[in-house]
Amino acid sequence: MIGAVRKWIAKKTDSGSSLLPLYKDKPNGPHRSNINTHRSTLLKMLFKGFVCSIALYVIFYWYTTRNDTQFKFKGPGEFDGKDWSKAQTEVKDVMLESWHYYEKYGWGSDEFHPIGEKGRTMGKKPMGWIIVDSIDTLMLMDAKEEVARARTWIKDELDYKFHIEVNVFETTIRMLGGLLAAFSLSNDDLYLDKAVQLGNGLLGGFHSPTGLAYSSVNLLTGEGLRNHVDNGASSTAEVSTLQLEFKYLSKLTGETTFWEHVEKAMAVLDAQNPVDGLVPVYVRPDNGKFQGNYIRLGSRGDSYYEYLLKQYLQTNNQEKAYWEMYRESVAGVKKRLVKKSTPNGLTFIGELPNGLNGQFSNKMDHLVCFYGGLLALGATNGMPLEEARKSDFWNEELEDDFNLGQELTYTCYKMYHDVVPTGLSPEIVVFNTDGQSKDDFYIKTLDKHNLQRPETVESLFILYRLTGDVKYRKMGYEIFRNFVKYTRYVNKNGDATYTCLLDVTSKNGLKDSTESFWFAETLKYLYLLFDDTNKLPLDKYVFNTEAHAFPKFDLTDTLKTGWTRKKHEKESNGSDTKKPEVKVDKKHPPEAQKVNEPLEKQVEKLAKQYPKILKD
Ligand code: DMJ
Repeated sequence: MIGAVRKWIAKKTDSGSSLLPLYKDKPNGPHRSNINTHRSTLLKMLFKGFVCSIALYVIFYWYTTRNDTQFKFKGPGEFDGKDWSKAQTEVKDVMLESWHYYEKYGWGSDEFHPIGEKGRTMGKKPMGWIIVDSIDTLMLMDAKEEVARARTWIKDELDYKFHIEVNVFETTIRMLGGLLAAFSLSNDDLYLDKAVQLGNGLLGGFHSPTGLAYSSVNLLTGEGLRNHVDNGASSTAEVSTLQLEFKYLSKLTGETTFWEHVEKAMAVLDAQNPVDGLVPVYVRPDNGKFQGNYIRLGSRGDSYYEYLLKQYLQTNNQEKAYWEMYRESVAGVKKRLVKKSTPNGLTFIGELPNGLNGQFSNKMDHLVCFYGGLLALGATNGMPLEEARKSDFWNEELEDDFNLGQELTYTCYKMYHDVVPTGLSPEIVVFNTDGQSKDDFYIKTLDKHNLQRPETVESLFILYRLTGDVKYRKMGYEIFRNFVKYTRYVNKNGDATYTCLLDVTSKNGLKDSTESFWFAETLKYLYLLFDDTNKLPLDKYVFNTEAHAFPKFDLTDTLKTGWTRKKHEKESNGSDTKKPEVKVDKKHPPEAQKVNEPLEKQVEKLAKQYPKILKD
């Protein structure tokens, strides 16, 4: 009898005929495998069945007597500026409108083109790029039906064991991050099981001689693949923005291998002894050396700085190495990259295209706008500002970080507010510092697009949480309204959605693409900005770079920092410092070793392998 009940319960689980796998020490998960638990589960299920049939009857009654069941977003403007829960509802309405459109015209696709009303998958089968990246936002918004449909899709369609080459970083932050956050919010093993499958598939990407991740990996064969361009180098941000996800996966499963794979990168990068904590934006997985000397907090550099702080926060401030590295980088940013524009003295972060001794560039990507929130978060450790100011750890440096974070975020807001006619930020601006121009920044023709990116509203959310100052909500609401006004698209059937813009300086510049981070990040941060209930508190959760929130946890005997910082001389004049050797694994797959060949040889080989890309 017991056997029969066990079989019956097993059948009801998502993995088919057997019980879900038990992970070695799954401290945060529900405990299974006890038959008594199964008996009470059975009773609970019968009771639930009874409740469900009553609920179904009520729904049926409501459905047949309703006047209008069609979802209609009435547009913003209903919000009276007093009750912020109304602004929050508007964000949810936009999410649902956008989501329903995707469900209708692109369901299951990885890329979505709302104007063409079609989607595309990245490989022969879908990766869940949009669904997995968005499901935790839907959960947070309590969109039950949408979550149920997304869950069914994940259960029935999603499988990461197939022949596909994926970018290690993007797949980690969006897919692994999305699944882990969905698990954290729901405690539903389906998401953790998929995360484990994906995590295992991605591990091959780390099998380089240094342990730094290659740009891509084949999920089926586990073969790591060098970047097809940039001489095979990976972006520095890519190799250093995998740690939160894999470490949390280790925490949930008790499998230390995920942790060990990702933390190697931190030791390798630190061994290069970055001057003033600033790193060039390319690094070579084959020898661990930086490639070129372009330094910026925008594309390819950004989340290196973000994960220094967030790794420290994730493990409840127990890994001091990351705090030290973060502090060094903040000092470097202040010293080398922060400037004021003219005429209005907006604080901005520029770039060093030719390294520390080269000329300063006044260019700033919208991507850099995450940094204001990061500085504020790092200063208070996720506590409200006033509380932090009273704490023992508070000092002038942290006060200065917080102020800089506020100033930068104001600049980012101005990158929206000052743009006519849309009030939406372009992808990149260039600040004026010569005192000649009447505007603080200008936009180059190729940089006029807007991808509905999250970084500014992310910083506004953090600053609101930490200060309680309503001005941050007001700025966010203005940006939200402009998104609604200028990125909304209604098709011939009267269905509406939101899409990217080709040109923020024009009223008619829609671009036929909706990015998954519109759902995963931009709308989530806006929703949280208007939230009065402190959902996902900043002292208990850490958000990955794609806005997927993971609970913080303590180190254990097995999950701990597996490396120590080498004592290295700090030189701040930009001259070459003596760099410690990076450990290169000689036993490594012969394919990976070949990179020590002269550059011309590598280029020649790549030209044969990828003639089109190199020609272009
Ligand atoms: C996201 O995928 C992540 O935030 C990443 O770190 C940077 N860019 C996009 C959003 O702009």
